Amino acid sequence: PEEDLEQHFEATIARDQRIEPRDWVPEGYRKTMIRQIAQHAHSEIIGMQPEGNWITRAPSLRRKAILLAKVQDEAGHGLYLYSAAATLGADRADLTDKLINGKQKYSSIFNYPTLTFADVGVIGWLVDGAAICNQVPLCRSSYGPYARAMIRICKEESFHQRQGFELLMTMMRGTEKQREMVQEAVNRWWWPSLMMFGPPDADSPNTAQSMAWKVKRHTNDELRQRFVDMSIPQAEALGVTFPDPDLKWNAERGHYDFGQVDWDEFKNVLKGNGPCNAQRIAHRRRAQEDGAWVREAATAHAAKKGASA
Ligand code: FAQ
Repeated sequence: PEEDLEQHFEATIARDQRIEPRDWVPEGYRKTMIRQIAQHAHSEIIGMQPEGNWITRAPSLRRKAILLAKVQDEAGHGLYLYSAAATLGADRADLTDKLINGKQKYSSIFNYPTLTFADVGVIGWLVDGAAICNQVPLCRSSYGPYARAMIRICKEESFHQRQGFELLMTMMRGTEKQREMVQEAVNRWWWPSLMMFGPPDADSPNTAQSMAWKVKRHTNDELRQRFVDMSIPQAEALGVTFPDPDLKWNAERGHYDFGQVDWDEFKNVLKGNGPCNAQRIAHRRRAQEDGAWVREAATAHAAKKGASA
């Protein structure tokens, strides 16, 4: 009976064990996991675009090879995550339809443009840095296939983050013009990076339930604070500043205080009105349409092989 199943589910969570695909889960848990995993997968796939923009214009063969490998890793993360969603009964083609029809979200951060090559470094440093900060605790998320996917993804994200930092270090050792490029890119990406952690706890409808289910291990504000605290010494090592006059050490709290995030801008980007939303979705839609014949041919081939076997 459903009560026994529900009890078993709750007990598994309480013992800090993993929920596996064979296990019964409440409908709300299934919906939450599909929502979060799909949003995460979409972010990886859409997240290929801002940096992909620089592959053909990378300043050296070495930088091009590195960037190409990073963008390929992101495709891999997306596929890995769509597979995790499939274990919950979600169909990948259906998830892609929902993405290109605006019915499912992807991270706000990928709706900002990459204007200079310094943006490639800053995405690695700050965007991958924020992603790691958010995703390391998800390695202990209660849903097994998601938690295991996160372990590998976090390893690759850490490498991406170092890649970005090293790129910026190199530029900072360069000319005055290069240093200006780095600072200008940091100025544009700092606030959107803080928005990646989601709305403030008081305005986060999903946090309480997701914490109770141990899907999330920390709240949005906790992780945002952790990211601010870890980024400041890195900025000092690099020789850049963040565009926030309220940023200062608070000895009493043992954390850095920081200014107000522009939550109107965040909401506006989520509504589809960020600088690149339309472009990102149009590009993804075009790729989906251009690839239709490959999927059809593969399906026909598989059916033919199946019939002759
Ligand atoms: N953008 O109640 P909450 C990467 C939505 S990293 C867009 O707090 P929740 C790596 C949220 O979905 C980026 N939407 O929700 C990479 C909800 O809407 P819904 C991907 C956002 O789930 C680097 C509503 O607002 N990482 O891709 C955002 O408890 C470089 C209310 O929010 C992940 O997805 C946002 N920033 O907490 C790739 C990590 N924030 O669905 C390429 C996994 C919130 O009810 C290049 N996800 N929303 O309609 C999570 O940890 C959580 O889902 C949060 C949101 C923390 C993002």
